[in-house]
Amino acid sequence: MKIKTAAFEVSAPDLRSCPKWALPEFALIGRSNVGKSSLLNLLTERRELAKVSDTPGKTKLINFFVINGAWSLVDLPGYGYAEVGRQRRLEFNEAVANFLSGRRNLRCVFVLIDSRLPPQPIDLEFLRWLEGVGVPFALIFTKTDKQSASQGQTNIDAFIQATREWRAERPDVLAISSKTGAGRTDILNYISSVLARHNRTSG
Ligand SMILES: Nc1nc2c(ncn2[C@@H]2O[C@H](COP(=O)(O)OP(=O)(O)OP(=O)(O)O)[C@@H](O)[C@H]2O)c(=O)[nH]1
Ligand SMILES: [Mg+2]
Repeated sequence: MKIKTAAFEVSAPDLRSCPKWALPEFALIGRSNVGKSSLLNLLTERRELAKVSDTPGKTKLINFFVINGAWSLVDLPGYGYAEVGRQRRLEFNEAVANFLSGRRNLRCVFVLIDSRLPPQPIDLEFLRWLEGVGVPFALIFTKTDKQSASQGQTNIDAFIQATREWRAERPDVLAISSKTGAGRTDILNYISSVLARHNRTSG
């Protein structure tokens, strides 16, 4: 797929304010700083379409971008932990939860995971929550340029293994370096295949 046009549409503070269109949507979510906005810029080949920062929590709203006038990429705020008493609990904003569970034209959620780390409880917890919502998702392991391919693969394998605790089927897995661009074509092909499937079933 060639990206011919990519344009920012709107930032929504909640589900009600999201655009009322029928465009198929692909959302990017993951821990703060995992590389969601960088990936959006890489996919669209627009360096500054989404704001990238070393400060976690840069993205605070639900940000919609229209690609080729035909589908939408949605950059979501990252999730984190909140301290609740002596416990740490998965925390992401209500708007994001409502969006992920209630948005009808959401075709796929890309869950971004840092390929440098062994499986993190927070990512596994989020994934388990998402699975309960029933929306299709795929995993994208980020920052693959930051360590050897074999170290990255070890972390990816360990993560998939950890999901087997509650999930029989192997999740769809992609990998990306937003620095070198390695993996970009695979992700665009994946999006194309989801769009093609949708066009067949909705026609
Ligand atoms: N080397 C390398 N650095 C990356 C990659 N992806 C992102 N980064 C860096 O990681 C930092 C965070 O990237 P962002 O794209 O802003 O992350 P985010 O997930 O959108 O963060 P929030 O919006 O705060 O949740 C920035 O300094 C990026 O330059 C990558 O693939 N390789
Ligand atoms: Mg961001």
